[in-house]
Amino acid sequence: MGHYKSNVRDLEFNLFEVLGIQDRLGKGVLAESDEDTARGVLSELNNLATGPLAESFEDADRNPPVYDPKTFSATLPESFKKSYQQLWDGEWWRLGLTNKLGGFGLPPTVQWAASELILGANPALYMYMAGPNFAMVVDQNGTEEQQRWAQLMIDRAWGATMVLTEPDAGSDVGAGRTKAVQQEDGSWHIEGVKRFITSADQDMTENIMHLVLARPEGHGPGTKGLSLFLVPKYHFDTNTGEIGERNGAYVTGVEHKMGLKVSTTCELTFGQHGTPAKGWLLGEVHNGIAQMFQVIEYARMMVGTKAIATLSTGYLNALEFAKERVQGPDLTKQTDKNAPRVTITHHPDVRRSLMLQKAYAEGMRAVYLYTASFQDQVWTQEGDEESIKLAERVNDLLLPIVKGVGSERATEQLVQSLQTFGGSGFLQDYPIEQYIRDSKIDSLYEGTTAIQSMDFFFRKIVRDKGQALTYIAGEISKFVEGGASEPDSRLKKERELLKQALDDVQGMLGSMIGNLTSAQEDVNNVYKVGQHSVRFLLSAGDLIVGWKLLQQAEIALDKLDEASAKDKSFYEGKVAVASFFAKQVLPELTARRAIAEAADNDLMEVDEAAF
Ligand code: ST9
Ligand code: FAD
Repeated sequence: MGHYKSNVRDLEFNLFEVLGIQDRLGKGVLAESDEDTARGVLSELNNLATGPLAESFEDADRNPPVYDPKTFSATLPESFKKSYQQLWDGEWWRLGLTNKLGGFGLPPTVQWAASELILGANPALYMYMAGPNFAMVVDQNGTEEQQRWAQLMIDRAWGATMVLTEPDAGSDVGAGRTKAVQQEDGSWHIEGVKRFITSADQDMTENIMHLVLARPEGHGPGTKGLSLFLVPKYHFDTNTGEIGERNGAYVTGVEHKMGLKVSTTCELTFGQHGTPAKGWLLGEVHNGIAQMFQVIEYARMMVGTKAIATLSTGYLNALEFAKERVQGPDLTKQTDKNAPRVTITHHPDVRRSLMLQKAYAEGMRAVYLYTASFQDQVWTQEGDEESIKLAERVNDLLLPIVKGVGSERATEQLVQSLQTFGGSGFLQDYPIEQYIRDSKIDSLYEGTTAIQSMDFFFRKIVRDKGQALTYIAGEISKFVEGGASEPDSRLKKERELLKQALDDVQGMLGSMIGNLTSAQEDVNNVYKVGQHSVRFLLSAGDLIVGWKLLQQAEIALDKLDEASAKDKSFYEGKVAVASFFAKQVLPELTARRAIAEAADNDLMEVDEAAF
């Protein structure tokens, strides 16, 4: 058996029993697909993911890519290339594409559920497959000529990269110094050094299209002064895609990393080695940061899903181990030296830890698929203009939760998965240590958690005038009130706890908005917002996880009576995990609210030397 333990049952539960996506299929742009198609995709991809894709996961970690400075090139391990070829040959890259570009005609919910399987089995494979998806952004924003290039990117299976970061411009993308100089033929020469660029070189595709942010000469400072350029590794015949001369974009180093080693992370230089790096302005308009955010939004969703996929397989590996590992007596018999030894699943603390892992793995899966359900509406353009606009806003609001909370909780809970293994977890005999190393990056790239939290508060709530948030709070309130008609319902106590959690998160938000407003009189008050923004993001995440788990529990309770033996356990698990999370996690929000409400600026006044 390979390392990857998928959870197709839970994916299907979300898609068909919770979100009811089958009602959306068979119409409009989804005319060609139905429930069977969607289930078939998950089943076929699951076979591939748990088999050939997972197969190179470990080998590619132990035998990472090799960089050759003489040729400025990176070579990937053979085992990994074999997995990639199988993924590519299965045409799974079509999943995320529109019908126009040859997509399968499946909605984002199914696309992301399917993506979880690849991301859990071997995430770097997914990242190397960025070409077609990035081509879609080129197609949506490009000139007619560039739309042809987009088709070539897909037809000829090219790789693609997103190129923002520089040594002095990480979170602060607007500090970028790479410049662009216009040429008489309408093209641009790009000059500068970018770093940490994922997939910037590999030996699996004949060409790589770099999507590069650079500042045209004379343009203003900050992100708004940046434009997006298409810079191919090799020039190409624009009709046939036939590869020509080398362009002047060279990889000058591959980083040695803690994890995700098979994903090349490169220093990428433009016009620094004797050959100019020629680029073409995307769509012939200077709108770089907005265009790049179309890629970033996709990549943030991908990173969150990757983290959650890894947590899920970490939990399921830990669970399997715990069911077999015998150690110590039952706590009720601890003084009886002859008491039988039990599997560790009998110990209350192991149960607590496993249930918390399950809560975040399944709760965050519910959150990313719920988020994708708003993308579905945008994808199908179902409904009136106002409801589509709202779907866009809600998706935007939830993205920092998927990415920021997903990655933070995955990191934290994977450490618990390792703990379940005892000392064995520290060994490379089990996959957890690699999961921890490979997924730590998820809270760093695509905007660190601090950046996600500021995006969440300042842009997705304050700038949105709370519209998307009001919608979500309304949905949670409806759920809470839904229990009023059944005063004896099994989830009564849990609903009350959810109501309190909603009050607490709203209280935190109220105090942060108060501090922001009072910053008009004393600008230092904005520090009080900054001190608590990550706490607020994580709390909003817990609230939504708690709500989604309870919603699932309610559906499970309805189905329990008629369920088969296997499904019975599945549904009972849904009720148990929701109840556990409501009782053992949600009450923590009251303390976090009190901390946020008592915000002061003492921390900001501490002299740096005193740290
Ligand atoms: C990176 C890559 O880290 C990591 C891995 C890559 C892997 C690639 C592979 C992808 C997978 C593909 C696979 C496909 C396979 C498919 C197979 C299917 C099975 N939303 O607030 P302002 C825009 S890359 C939307 O003033 P500052 C907006 O245009 C590096 N837009 O910002 C705005 O203008 P306006 C990642 C947003 O203070 C403008 O920006 N690096 C948003 O100037 C200015 O906004 C980072 O992520 C948004 N949320 O700059 C950087 N926010 O306001 C992190 C901003 O007029 N830093 N815009 O609308 C930040 O995000 C900063 O907050 C900042 C600040 C740079 C935006
Ligand atoms: P910094 O921005 O210097 O941040 C350092 C610390 O300060 C962080 O904890 C951060 O949260 C905090 N901080 C910074 N600014 C603020 C603020 N204003 N408020 C509060 N806290 C703040 N980039 C690309 O362009 N393309 C890629 O393909 C790509 N792939 C990557 C792959 C890997 C493996 C890695 C490690 C990075 C990759 N990156 C890529 C770069 C990545 O997006 C950046 O590392 C990330 O945005 C953070 O920037 P930084 O490393 O410079 O950290």
